[in-house]
Amino acid sequence: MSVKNSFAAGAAALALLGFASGASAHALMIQKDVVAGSWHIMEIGLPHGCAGSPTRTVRIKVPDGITMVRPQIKAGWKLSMTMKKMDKPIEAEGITYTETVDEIVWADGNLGDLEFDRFAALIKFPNEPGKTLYFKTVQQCEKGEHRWIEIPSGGKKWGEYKEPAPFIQLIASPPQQEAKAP
Ligand SMILES: [Cu+2]
Repeated sequence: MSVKNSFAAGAAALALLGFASGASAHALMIQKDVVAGSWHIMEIGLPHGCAGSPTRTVRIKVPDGITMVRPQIKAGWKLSMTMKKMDKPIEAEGITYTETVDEIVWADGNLGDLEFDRFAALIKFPNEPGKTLYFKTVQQCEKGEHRWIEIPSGGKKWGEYKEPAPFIQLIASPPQQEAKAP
């Protein structure tokens, strides 16, 4: 199948996933809006390879301000992570953490050009409603790579970039529903 068709296939897959028809078949955040301060499973989906070549390694850079990350293991992929020092240590469940995850790497996999998969991590998001967090993602294929690392600036929209970075929008937590008396 030609590359053009694989993009069409990718876009069709997106439509099935309920993504707006404008959403390009790129590295995409499965759920963009996340309640600030909450734990959430961040998932980045890859709906195609590199010009027909299968994906072998996926690297996701964790944006600053995130202190707790638990990457998801994936059968058939070798998971590793690099750590970075935090400005100040944090305490969680009686354990003091001085480092957090800087980059997550899934390597030695084999995701075909016409196949879809998602790469996930459980993350504690900062309590900063309104903040946008970009997860720079590098998709290394057998031949070539995609560097989904472009961050919008100067009024240019996310969708206008060739390789935009998937992002999460932190939102305020919705008002608690008063429990109605039975
Ligand atoms: Cu694409």
